[in-house]
Amino acid sequence: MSRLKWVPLAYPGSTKLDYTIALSGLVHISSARITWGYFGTNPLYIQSWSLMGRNGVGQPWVTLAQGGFPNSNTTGLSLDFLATDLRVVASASHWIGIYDLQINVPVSLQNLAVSANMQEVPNTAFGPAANLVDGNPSTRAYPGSGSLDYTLDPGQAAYIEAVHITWGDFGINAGGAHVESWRVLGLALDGLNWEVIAQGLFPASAKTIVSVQNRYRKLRVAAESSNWIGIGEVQVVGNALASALAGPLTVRSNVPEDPVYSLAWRYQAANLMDGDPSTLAYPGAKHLDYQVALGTQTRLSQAVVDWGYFGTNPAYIQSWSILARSGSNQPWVTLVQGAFPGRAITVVSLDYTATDLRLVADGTNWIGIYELQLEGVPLQ
Ligand SMILES: [Ca+2]
Ligand SMILES: [Ca+2]
Repeated sequence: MSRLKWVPLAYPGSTKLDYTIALSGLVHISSARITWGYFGTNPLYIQSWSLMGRNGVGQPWVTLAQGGFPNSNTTGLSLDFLATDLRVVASASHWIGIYDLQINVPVSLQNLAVSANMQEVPNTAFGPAANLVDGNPSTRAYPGSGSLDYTLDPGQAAYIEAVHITWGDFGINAGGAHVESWRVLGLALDGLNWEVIAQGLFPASAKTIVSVQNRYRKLRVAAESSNWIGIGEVQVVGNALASALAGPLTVRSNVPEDPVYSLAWRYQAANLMDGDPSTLAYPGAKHLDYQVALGTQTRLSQAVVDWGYFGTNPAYIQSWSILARSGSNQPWVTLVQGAFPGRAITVVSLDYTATDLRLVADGTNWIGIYELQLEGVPLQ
């Protein structure tokens, strides 16, 4: 799960606020939640706001999200940005403040089981497989071989954001024992097929970061050399995926589904949550609005949205949000919102008790969603 960073913000005594927050180095921000308190629910206060980020002092500020009157206590944002600093700007017709800004940072998966897929020399001078994930880059998995191959098992399906491999000297020592080729593989969720996620030759770097952005059941890191080599540490960044909420969940489209381009092509609303990431929910419109009846009050903890190419090709989804309500007579509350996803799968953490949920998106062309997985606990 994500680590929360709490950055308390003060009340500046002004109709404008402009705060800059220095992060601890370059941090990948996957989501943020701004707590406005009553400044966000009373229209006397916040009229407009924006959240910006930059990836170094002297670099330009990039607008990550913006909006008008929030009409909510909190605004949740799905982001994908490497930042050293964040900045929140807002303006109002009265004095305003912000209660809190939380950011979620993808963190290392814990409790990874690691095993060697080759013979390890039983000698204390060598480093066992466990050294790969002991959190210490100076302790090596060093099998006494020029060929190494380790499996890392999170124990369940996981969304893998990235794999960080610390080679140490074996990544930079071109004149001595060094990695001559390497591969990272992922075991697909079917448990049968290993896919090559990335591969390379001599890293020429003490560390290699492999961007993954996909779901896998297990990972494997392998390397070859004509000399004995090892790996100091492998860090897997991502989110463990709990099992999806069990049904019966009913999904309906609040946008009329086109009789030809949606229904006749079997792109009906039920495909949104049929558990199959190959079946598409596609209303035949630039706007989609799918509503899920959870059947009972449910404490929602996470959503996994499978956009497919609608999330990676900028010709499609431009903005999206997840809304929820805690009863049919209760107002819809925006839990999280985002711009162009820039990725095929978005994972967002939620913290809300709801009876119904909506996934809304807008595009410049007709758009669809392959799958929505919700995680949470029914309360009744
Ligand atoms: Ca280690
Ligand atoms: Ca589906």
